[in-house]
Amino acid sequence: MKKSALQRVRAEYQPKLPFALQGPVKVKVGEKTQSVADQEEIEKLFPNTYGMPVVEFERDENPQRVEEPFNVGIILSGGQAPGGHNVVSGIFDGIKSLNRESRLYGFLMGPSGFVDHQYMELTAGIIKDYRNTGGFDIIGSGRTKLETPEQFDKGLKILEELNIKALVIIGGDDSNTNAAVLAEYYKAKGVDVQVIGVPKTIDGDLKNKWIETSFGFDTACKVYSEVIGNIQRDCNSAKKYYHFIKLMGRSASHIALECALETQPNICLISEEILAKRMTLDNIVSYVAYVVSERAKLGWNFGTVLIPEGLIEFIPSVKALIAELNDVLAQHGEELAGLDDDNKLITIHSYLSAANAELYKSLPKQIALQLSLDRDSHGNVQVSLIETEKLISEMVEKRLEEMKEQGLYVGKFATQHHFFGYEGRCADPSNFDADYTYALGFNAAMLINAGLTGYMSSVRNLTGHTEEWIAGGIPITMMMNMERRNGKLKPVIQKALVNLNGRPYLKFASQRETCALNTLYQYPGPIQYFGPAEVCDRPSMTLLLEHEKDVY
Ligand code: FBP
Repeated sequence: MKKSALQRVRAEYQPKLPFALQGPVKVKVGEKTQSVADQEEIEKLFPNTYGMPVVEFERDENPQRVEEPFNVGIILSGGQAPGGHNVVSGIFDGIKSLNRESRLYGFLMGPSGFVDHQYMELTAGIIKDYRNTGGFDIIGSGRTKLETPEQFDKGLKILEELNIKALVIIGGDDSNTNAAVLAEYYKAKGVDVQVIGVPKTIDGDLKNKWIETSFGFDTACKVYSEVIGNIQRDCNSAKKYYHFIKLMGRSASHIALECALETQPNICLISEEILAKRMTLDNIVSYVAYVVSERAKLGWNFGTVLIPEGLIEFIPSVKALIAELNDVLAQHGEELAGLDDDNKLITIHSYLSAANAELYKSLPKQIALQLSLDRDSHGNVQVSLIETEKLISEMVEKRLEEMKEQGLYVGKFATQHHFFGYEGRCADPSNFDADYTYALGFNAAMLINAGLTGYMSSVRNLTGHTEEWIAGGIPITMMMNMERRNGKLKPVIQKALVNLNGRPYLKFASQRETCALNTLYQYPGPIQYFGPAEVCDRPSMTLLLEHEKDVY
């Protein structure tokens, strides 16, 4: 593999480990736990893995044991997130530090590789080329849902064949929920295979008291913030465009919020706020048009608007429309598949209830069609395919024309559209993510050696110095509650949406008006891998604010 100059030098970076993981460890066992909600139901569903204690690792100054070698399998599940390769390197170095004879196997292209027995052994020579790099290409990733006993049994065959003691699932909330179900299944069956989860997703919505952030969020937000900053410089130089920028994050608005804190755009919509205030599409359009018209009075016909990818699902009226569309698509999928775009729209319209039909008709044609695309394997609308940035800007343009006719707006409104998502998911991890992911992987190896199953690798105190990070494990059932999914109540890890009483949101809200009616852009610049720690090692503003730290 040919390497760039940065890749060559970056390969030498040795991620920093918490003090506790820098030598042999012993386990400090905490109190028994319970799930965040619906305790009775979750306990019933997880009789063998419910209530286990939180564990923490401490340095063992007098290690007595000689560790036996053991084999580990890993699965990269779901969307890519910067740092995945360092989780793999961390697990590899962790198991080798315990016994040189231990081996690591990677299942190819996500959970399907586990079910279909597609795998490769990951050796030192292979891993060397992937240290500190972005991407999941070392073994690939996939979105197959691992949830049926047939899949678990098929997977078990290959685990037994390769003498694998533990399976590590690196994924988001759904994948880690499945890791808990798998751990319970093997335990109930009396099978001696452990399952450990690692918290991954750029969306930042797999977090709680014990999992302070999911890996990849930091790097992805830094990449997006760099380009938003560049756009803002351009915008403030040419002074002729409104840039509508959609940012990834399937459901929660953490990415948009973090980027807004980093770059201070004129507008950033926060889906959770829109839901809480029960705002309509019309309310949102009115707000954006108001800011544009006020800026025009100051002579500024330019600006930036950040839009979270998941926005439309949080607008109550659109949410109701999507729910009905899901049913229509499920019931009439075959009929609709054979129709051209115009007839598809007419047919769907005829199946909708009056209120939803009216909203559906008011949407720009392209958006209505995008809302009617096939759902993903989890039954979700594929929000990354819906051009919400165009929806909002087109509707604002219309509104401004009406305002112009009424003499309420004098200005020019020229637009540019952007969607930042895939640009950041495979970036080389920032120092924070490089260290965090390596520690999560190394820590997972220690959890396996401690004989634990149904745990998520947890590294905490992340706004402190790396040496002071706390390493341990959290029972996955502890993070669960019951939620309705595809019409059925299911045990799932509670998703973390933006907390409207939390410091990151409150900080943003406190400066929103000033940023809207002034031009106070910030330019974070590219991720720095070498240089002063305050530039290179700084975690996300979200994390700093959540931990009562100063950010500016
Ligand atoms: P995960 O939840 O699997 O980490 O993926 C998150 C995400 O990046 C979302 O932000 C986005 O909506 C989605 O993946 C896109 O999925 P795909 O890669 O399948 O297009």
